[in-house]
Amino acid sequence: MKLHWLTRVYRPAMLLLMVSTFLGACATSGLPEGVAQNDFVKVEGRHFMLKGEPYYFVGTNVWYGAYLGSVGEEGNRERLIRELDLLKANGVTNLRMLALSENSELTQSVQPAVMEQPGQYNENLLKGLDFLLAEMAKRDMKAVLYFNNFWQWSGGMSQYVSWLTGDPVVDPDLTGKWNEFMDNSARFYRLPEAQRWYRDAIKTVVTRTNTINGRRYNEDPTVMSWQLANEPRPGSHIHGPEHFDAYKTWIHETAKYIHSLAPYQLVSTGSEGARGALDDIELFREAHASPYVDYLTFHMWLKNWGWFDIHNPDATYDSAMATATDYIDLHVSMANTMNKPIVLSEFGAERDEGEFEPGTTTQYRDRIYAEVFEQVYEHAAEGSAIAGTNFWAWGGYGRAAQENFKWLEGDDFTGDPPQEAQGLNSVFDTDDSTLSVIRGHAEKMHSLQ
Ligand code: IFL
Repeated sequence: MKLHWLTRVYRPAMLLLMVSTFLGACATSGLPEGVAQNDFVKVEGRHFMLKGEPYYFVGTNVWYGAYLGSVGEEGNRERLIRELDLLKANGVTNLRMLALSENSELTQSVQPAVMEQPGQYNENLLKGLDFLLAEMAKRDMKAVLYFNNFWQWSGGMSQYVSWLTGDPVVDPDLTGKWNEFMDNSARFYRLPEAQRWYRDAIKTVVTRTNTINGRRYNEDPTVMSWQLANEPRPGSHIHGPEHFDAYKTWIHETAKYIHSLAPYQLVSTGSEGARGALDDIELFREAHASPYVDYLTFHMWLKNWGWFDIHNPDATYDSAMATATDYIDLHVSMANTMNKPIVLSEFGAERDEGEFEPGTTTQYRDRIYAEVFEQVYEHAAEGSAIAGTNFWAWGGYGRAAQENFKWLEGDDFTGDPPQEAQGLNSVFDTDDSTLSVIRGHAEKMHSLQ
């Protein structure tokens, strides 16, 4: 076939232009083939977007995800696969988990730990994170990963302080001195050498190449967000005000640093909200005003904060839910004002009568879940800033091994970390009534997409 001369000249030129535009786009984004910027969860105003659509989700907390994926003795990949399948089948597609733990003498902290000592990392557990992320990617799930802990159960900030100063750890589970423990942990924000170790650990994870699927973590859309820590606070309510400026600067500088390593992924703090900011919503706002903090988080603990008593449920339920409603409204309205999305990234409840065993009833837990979910859905449906929840916690197929429900090294992991009774807040695979509440909510949230 004879082509017109114009076509002969212009067709190759057009092709060249298209190819160079495509290559140019790849070069600008710097992402590997097959990964587009749109595959990452992004923030637009007060909403998350994913592949051009608003992103709403139901999630959970599985702090031990990487432990199950480990190639060490603590690993159980077969269980991890079953857990992910069960979660997915129930509409739970966003998992909040620990990326780093610190080796510690604290009596209730998990063993082994990812960070054996500053600069030295447990490759078995990092391979666990590789496996976890690779399996989540296959199921189209998103991960929220925290780099540290204000609390003792994974070593955390107090372990950094102890490594650096040589001071003995203040063990709250032995001494009951919680205020002292918190103020000791808060020293972490001010110790430059501890910050260097922490940044080295962050860089090790964020720039790691996954040994299973070959993806660099910072180019993997499976990671929705990096969190600075689990529940970072400025300190105790007594001394917190003195640490607040250091805390706020730490948030800003760390979030900026993470963004420099991971420009396509989001950064959040892991905060409990006003409760984690000395019960002052203004301090929460101030701490989260940094442009490097992409979205807000808050947690809600009806029992821990003295609102609800499972041993006296009928007398405390209504007032607890009224307080919970106020707490939710306060944070959603702050997020609307700040024009950032917000996630209720922890809330949970005990089994009836404070039991821990799977098979016992969960009437009150189911009611609390249903009411909280409904409020979140209603806010989201009217266009407010809230995008999802991560209930605490997923216990799945894990079971307590000890008669007294304590966790000992080598036992199954459940949703409850080592400092708490195994089964306290865990949702097990056999909790059909709770799973049905979760599934129903997931359908509604996904219908907003
Ligand atoms: O296990 C606790 C965890 O430390 C947390 N928040 C509350 C959980 C339940 O008490 O992050």
